[in-house]
Amino acid sequence: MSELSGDKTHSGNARSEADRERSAAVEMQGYDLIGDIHGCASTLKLLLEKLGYRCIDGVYQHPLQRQVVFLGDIVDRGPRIREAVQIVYSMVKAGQAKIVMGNHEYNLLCYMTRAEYGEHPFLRERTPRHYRILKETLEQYENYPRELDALLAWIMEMPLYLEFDHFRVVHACWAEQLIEQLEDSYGVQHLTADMLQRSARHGTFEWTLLDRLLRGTHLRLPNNEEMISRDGFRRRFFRTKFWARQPQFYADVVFQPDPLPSHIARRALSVQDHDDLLYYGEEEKPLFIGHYWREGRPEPITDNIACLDYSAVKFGKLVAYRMDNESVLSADKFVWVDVHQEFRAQVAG
Ligand SMILES: [Mn+2]
Repeated sequence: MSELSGDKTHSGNARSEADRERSAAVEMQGYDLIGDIHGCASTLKLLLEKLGYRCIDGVYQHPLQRQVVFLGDIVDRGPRIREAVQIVYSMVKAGQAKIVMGNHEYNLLCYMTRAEYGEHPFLRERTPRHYRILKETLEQYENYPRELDALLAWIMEMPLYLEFDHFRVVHACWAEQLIEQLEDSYGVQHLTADMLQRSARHGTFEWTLLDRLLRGTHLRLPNNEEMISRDGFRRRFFRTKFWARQPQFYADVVFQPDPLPSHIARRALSVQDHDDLLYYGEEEKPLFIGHYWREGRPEPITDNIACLDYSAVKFGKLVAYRMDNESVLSADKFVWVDVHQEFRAQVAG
């Protein structure tokens, strides 16, 4: 871990241990949830400052007892991935933040981990498509192999979900039954080496668990159709809502930036499709997710679900939600940095 600890403030020495215990003992005054960063370290610093955090001895911290919860997807795509990882890591290790794993952290881990069985040498096949998703991360860590190893070790420690007294956090989708099964069979909230190996095999419980929690629910396009997403990937599946109460048509469940072709949107959902969907009830605790490349003005999706991914790395917004004790989420508790505006201000300045 020492490679990620660029300074002395979070080296796990006796003093920082004591500090951590002390901060855990003080009652939290609230949580600031932050969506997908994707290497936008400069924007992250602006957002933390907007939320009242200050960088002291290399670690961002709040003057009151507030803590950040990061929703995952720190890596990939953006220009300052190592710096973003360092900021988040130092906060987590100092007890100033928590994090859940995103699908991009999981992909990176699988791409870099040797498979113990099966036909491919690594858990994530090294195809051009998979490389393209990880390209910026691999390039930016190219001359820092030990730092990359430390990041991979840290990803293994990241919980797949977090449950607080009054809210829940997961990168893409809260799948209650799978979470219960994980707790029953492994008794942990993070990956183990064994779980990681199994998760690479399609159809295992571990594969389904990682897929649902980190990538969400999706449906296959009918008749083997494909669509090309705006970012240029061929897709046979589309991302779906898990809060549609009684959906009847594909249009009722689609939840992604790319609209469905109209002949698909108006098709009725099949019995199989209904089986593949999940439903997070209105009476459940508030839930925070990232992952979905939202656009526009941030606001809750429902009274008890907020998505905080507003496409920061595509010149959208890096978004936070100031969570206190409310059970109904409110649009006025979102805080964000508009990346496009910041970029233009920098160019003009
Ligand atoms: Mn994601």
